[in-house]
Amino acid sequence: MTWARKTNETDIELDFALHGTGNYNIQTPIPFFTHMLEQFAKHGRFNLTLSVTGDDPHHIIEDVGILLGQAFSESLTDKTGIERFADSLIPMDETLIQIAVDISGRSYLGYEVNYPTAITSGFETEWARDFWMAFLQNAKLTLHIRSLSGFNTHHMLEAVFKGTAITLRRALKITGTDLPTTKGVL
Ligand SMILES: [Mn+2]
Repeated sequence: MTWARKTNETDIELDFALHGTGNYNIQTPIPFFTHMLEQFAKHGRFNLTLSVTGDDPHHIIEDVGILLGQAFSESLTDKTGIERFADSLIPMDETLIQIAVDISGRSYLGYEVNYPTAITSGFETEWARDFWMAFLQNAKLTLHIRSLSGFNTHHMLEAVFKGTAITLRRALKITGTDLPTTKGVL
C-alpha cells in the first residue's frame, strides 16, 4: 500500500508492507538516516520504498517517522493471533542494546541510550529519539530502548534501528488464534 504526506516542510512518498521480505529502496537527503531505514526494512522484513525531500533534517526525520507509524498502524487493522509482546538484546561489536515492545494500542517511549557523542556521520543522536517518538505515537505502541554498553555512536544507533525492527517483527508474529488481551479490544 502507499502513503503520502506533503506539508510546507516535507514531501514524502511511501510504499510499505508489514509482512514483506526486507526489500527496500530508500532515498533521503540524509545518508545516515537512509542507512538506518535500510536496517529497519531489512531486519523487520518490511518492504519499504521511500522518497523524501524537505527543508531541514529534523523535519524530514520526524515526518518520515509520522508516516511510517501511520503505515504500520493502518497495515495492522487485525491483531488476531499476534504475539504482541517481544524483547531483544542486540549486540553490535562493543555495543549492547536492550529493546522491549508491546503492540498495545497506546503510545509510550522509554528511551535511555547513552551515546558517547552528540553527532556521527552528520546525524545528530537526538534525531533518533525524535524518529521513534513520531513513529510510535502514530503506530500506537509501547517501546523501551536502553543501552547496556557501547562506545561507538554509529554502532549504537545502528543497533537501535536494527533491534527495534527485529523486536517488532517478533511481536507481530502470529502465535495464537485470538486477540492477546482480556479487554476484547487491542
Ligand atoms: Mn553502519
